[in-house]
Amino acid sequence: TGKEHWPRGDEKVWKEALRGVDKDVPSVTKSFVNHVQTSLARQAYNLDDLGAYQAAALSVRDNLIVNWNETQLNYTRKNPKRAYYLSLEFLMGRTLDNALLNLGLKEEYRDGVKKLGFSIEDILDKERDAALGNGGLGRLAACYLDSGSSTELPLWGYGLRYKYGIFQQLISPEGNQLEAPDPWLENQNPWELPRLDVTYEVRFYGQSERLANGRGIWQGGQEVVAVAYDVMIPGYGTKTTNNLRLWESRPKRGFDLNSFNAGNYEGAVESSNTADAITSVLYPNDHTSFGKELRLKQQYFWTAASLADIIRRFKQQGKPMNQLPDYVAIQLNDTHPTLAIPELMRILIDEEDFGWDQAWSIVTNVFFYTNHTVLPEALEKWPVPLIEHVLPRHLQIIYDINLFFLQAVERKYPNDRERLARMSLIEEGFPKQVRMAHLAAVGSRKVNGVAELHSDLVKTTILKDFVDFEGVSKFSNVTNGITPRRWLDQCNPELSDLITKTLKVEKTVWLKDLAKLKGLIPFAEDAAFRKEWAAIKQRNKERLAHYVQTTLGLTVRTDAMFDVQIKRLHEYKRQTLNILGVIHRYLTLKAMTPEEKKKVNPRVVFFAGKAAPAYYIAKLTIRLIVNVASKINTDPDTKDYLQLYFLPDYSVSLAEVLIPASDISQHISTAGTEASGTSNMKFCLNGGLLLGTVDGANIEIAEEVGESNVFFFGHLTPAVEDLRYQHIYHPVPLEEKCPGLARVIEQVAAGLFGDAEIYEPLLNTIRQTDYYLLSDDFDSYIAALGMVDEAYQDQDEWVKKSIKTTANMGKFSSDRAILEYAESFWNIEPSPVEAPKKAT
Ligand code: NBG
Repeated sequence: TGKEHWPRGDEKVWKEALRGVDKDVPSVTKSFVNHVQTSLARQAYNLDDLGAYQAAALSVRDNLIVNWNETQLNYTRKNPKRAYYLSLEFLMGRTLDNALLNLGLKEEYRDGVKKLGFSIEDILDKERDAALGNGGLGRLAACYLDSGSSTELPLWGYGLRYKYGIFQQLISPEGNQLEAPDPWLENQNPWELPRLDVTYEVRFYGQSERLANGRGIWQGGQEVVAVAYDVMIPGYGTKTTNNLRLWESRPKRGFDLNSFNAGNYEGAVESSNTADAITSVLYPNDHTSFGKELRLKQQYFWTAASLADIIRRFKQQGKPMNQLPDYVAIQLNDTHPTLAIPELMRILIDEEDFGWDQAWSIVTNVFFYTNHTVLPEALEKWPVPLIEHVLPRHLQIIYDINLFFLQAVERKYPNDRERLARMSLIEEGFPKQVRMAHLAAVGSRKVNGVAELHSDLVKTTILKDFVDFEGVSKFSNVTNGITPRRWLDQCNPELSDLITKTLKVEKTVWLKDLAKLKGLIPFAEDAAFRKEWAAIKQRNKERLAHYVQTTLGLTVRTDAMFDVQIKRLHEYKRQTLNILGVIHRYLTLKAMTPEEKKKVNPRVVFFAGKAAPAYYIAKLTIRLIVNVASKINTDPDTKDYLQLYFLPDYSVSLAEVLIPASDISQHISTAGTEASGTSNMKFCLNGGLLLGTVDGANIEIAEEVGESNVFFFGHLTPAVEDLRYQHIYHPVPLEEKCPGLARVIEQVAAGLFGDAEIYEPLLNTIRQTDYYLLSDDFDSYIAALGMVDEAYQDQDEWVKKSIKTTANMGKFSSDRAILEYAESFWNIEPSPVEAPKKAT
């Protein structure tokens, strides 16, 4: 707190001259009109909704910038320990609505733009999603940033500014997924501030020479420049506005003629070796790991720039480098940023003159690693020759880390060669590979999973040897969370209002203390309240039906149960089980007499989700869903009882429409495979009931809301391994083992939905090894669906379940989760900018 952080002149004069938009309608319209006419240089008479969105965004942004500046100055002056969340993905979705909510300006803008002839809903709808992520992992990062600011923690995010986010999904008439680029930056992005003065040079390739004293010299190769773009992250009802810093790559000198060819998507960027290509595109992979040079370059580019920036900020405080762990905690979101570990070693040893042991002790007190999956195909491994080529100095460091580590293991377990081979950071083979999860675990202070079951599996399977060696206290759990601001108040405003009215607590209070929802429990017994609750669900269904009508031209009946499964397409998530269950229902309906059918409650089944472009089986599943839909939606025998929709191009914004409309949602992964899931939390928070396996966070949701309010089915995790063994060594014909499923598969194979032979590879995954246990869980799945039908018949009881579910979801706020990280891992504290400003 020396003089250096004070303005030249009178601070008061500076402060008074600076303002965002005042909290009244005239200020809002004034600021809006100003931006229309000056920033956008447009005339009032030809302003369309897109222009109005841009003006509103710029106007709201003024507030964010003011708060952002004050927040950063507050940190600079108070110098608290800070945490950094390194994530290759931030699935932010839209910003304007959230910024309005967090700033408490929503009503003022609604009225203001109305006076100028616009509707706030139409304006909000003009914003494109920022889709810089694949799925749950990226959305979790976005929820954590919201919660970090809302709880006033000094927490920054670091990521990449991809020019193209996750691809847009198109569905061809045959039901094939087609991918188109997502040029989300096309219409300018008002939510980012280019920091053209914040740049770092990042090296690739070249030669690394080792000196006798253990230091290394890395020279030559290619140098690329990282440029910072800052995204402001406002807290709810606080001034704290943290920063998400995204890096863009640029060539070090001159103009790069090999410009990226957007039309040729992945192929174009993979072959391209230019500097700009590094941040061109988000890899559209989910739960796969593959050794692509460009992906490795992305990871190093981002970790190197982020670390350089963190260290520069730390050094500005004038503290010696050995105090780094007292001021800096870095969370590694999955293994994607693991190169930060050898990179910090390189900086400390080669540039800062530390000896190995001291450097290692700094490193292992700075980093924290979150694991997000135990699926073997998703655990990152990089070929040694590739790392050697791209990052020669880092390979030397990784080898040294491994040497010292294995020496320590050897001391504890002498002559246990198998153990050494299992634990080594290097996997033997052709080529040898670096096991990034091992490197992350060895180089971090704490390791955690994302739900209780998953964290136990991490400790007993993939990192078991490390628990034995280092002790269990290093390994723990932080169950994921979601931000109730976006995932209740924004996406379901009517429900939020009803809750506020009922709890008689300001929404600014319960949205930050979600346990307050428990106050709804007694109202489950109140018939008038139930009626209001059910009416809101009904209107949310109509909103979804309207969306389907306007985007797809299809008419959805809204007097049915809405049954939703939305997530990335993956065999372990078992969308195939769901679609085969739909076919089973269809065949059952076909066999019914008209009398029997009258007792059936109509059901509308929704799917949405993207498949990785190269994931053939997942794409076949989409094709099957689409073709089953065209058959059954037009079958006069069944269409009044069963409808099916595949909604293309799933996104955060589409989730915001689907989730509040669901009566039941499906989370039906093979036990032990879904680390947590986060959409399960979103559905339940919005009063949708859960149909699921005993997996991931489903288990903790059931613990909170009561097992009688969820529908569980399927085998449990401990049974899985043995069942898989049986499939291979004691196979039983499907007709014998599960006749119901066999009948369904037969119909698909016989061409009931067209394309008979096309589905063979998909059907074979079940007929053959059935790795994801569809044949083991099918019968109990169908039984659970029947229980859902039965429960739905009693609407009073159903609505009671719905209310009790919402009421007991407090634990799953991401505020709780981020505070767990802050307290038990990072050791950071809230650092408020000033007395919290009230939001409404
Ligand atoms: C995903 C898990 C989900 C989990 C999210 C967020 C990866 C590698 N993992 O179950 O599959 O909810 O991470 O933790 O994307």
